[in-house]
Amino acid sequence: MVEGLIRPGDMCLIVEDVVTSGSSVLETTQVLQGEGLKVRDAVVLLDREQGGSGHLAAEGIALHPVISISKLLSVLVEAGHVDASTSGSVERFLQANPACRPMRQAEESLGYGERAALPGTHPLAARLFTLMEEKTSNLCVSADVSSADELLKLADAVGPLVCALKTHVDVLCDFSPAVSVRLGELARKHNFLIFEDRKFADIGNTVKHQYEGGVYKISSWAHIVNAHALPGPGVVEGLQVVGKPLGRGCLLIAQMSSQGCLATAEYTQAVVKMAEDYPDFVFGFISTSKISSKPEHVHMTPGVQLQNGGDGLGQQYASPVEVICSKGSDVIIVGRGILASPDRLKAAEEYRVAGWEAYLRRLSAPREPLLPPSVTLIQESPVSYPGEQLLCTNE
Ligand code: 5BU
Repeated sequence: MVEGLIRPGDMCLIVEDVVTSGSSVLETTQVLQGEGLKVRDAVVLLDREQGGSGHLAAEGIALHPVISISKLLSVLVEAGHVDASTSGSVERFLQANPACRPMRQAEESLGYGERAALPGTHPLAARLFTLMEEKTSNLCVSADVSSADELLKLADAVGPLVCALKTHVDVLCDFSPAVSVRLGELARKHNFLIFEDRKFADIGNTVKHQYEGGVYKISSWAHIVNAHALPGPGVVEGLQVVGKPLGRGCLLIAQMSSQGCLATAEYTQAVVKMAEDYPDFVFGFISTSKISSKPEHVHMTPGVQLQNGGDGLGQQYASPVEVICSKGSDVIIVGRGILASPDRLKAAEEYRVAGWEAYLRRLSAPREPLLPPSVTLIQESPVSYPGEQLLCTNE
């Protein structure tokens, strides 16, 4: 893969034209490290500011861009070559589309069952991964219905096909404690987890009470809840006080499926860091793609339908193949794709099969490129530092 004289132990500077996710630089780094070379810095002409610098920093590589996309845009706008509205739409696109964190090949090829057995996997994540393998399902049905009777009938019908059932308990017009007891019985009968999509987003003390008390007493029946990281670590700490002793788990919302979502690449990375700080309670993310390189983390993605498009109120849909294969997520969350169908059971089975086949496809054919383009070491330049080499790559 590497042309040129290799002196193990030498420091190698990577030179790249454009960085988006940083995957090309990382793949090249792995090849160079395999040859005994050290990599600490990469010079790039253009940083597209979609998370590459953060991803590289996480792997110990400092990115030195000649220019960033936002600076480039402002220069072009000032010079009258690009108008302000084009510049604005480019900026919005970049913010809404943080690049996936590049995955090492070994991470992509681990199955759910193997991830269940990893020593760092949270017990609830292990239970979820295990039942996914047993039931051959990475489908979570979003049970967005308004009556308790309809919720329980739906849970009983689709229960055998799902790994989790997601609820919005505050949408029910007739909730009573008996409903949560019955839902728990159905979860045991059909071996699925209950995920209350409560999206906690307040100070620690308040979320603690919202989770444990009130009418719904969510902590007493929901195996999984989710929370926005926006308030800072206190939100997790407040929930953890209640949920950890009960063996519950939490997903942090790192990205949303809705159009114009304000989560930037930096925000998403900060959410990943927060999850890493609370491994006893946070076991994964709600995200539109795989954002953590830890195979112990579960990624669950809403906004899934077999047909692409939206709902006219900001929801954006991706297909099971896009979500599981291309974006590397683990669980598809499907609401109206199933609920709006005249035959909900048949639709749920279609989504189960689509999600599982996408997973099998991901396992058998990891994403390209597996190897970086061949690289050439540029050595012995007139102004060189002892032991330093330059490397050019093509992303
Ligand atoms: P749909 O009918 O498949 O569009 O329902 C999606 C569900 O997932 C619905 O309950 C939303 O509240 C939930 N959701 C979402 O759509 N997007 C998000 O980013 C998050 C939750 Br977080």
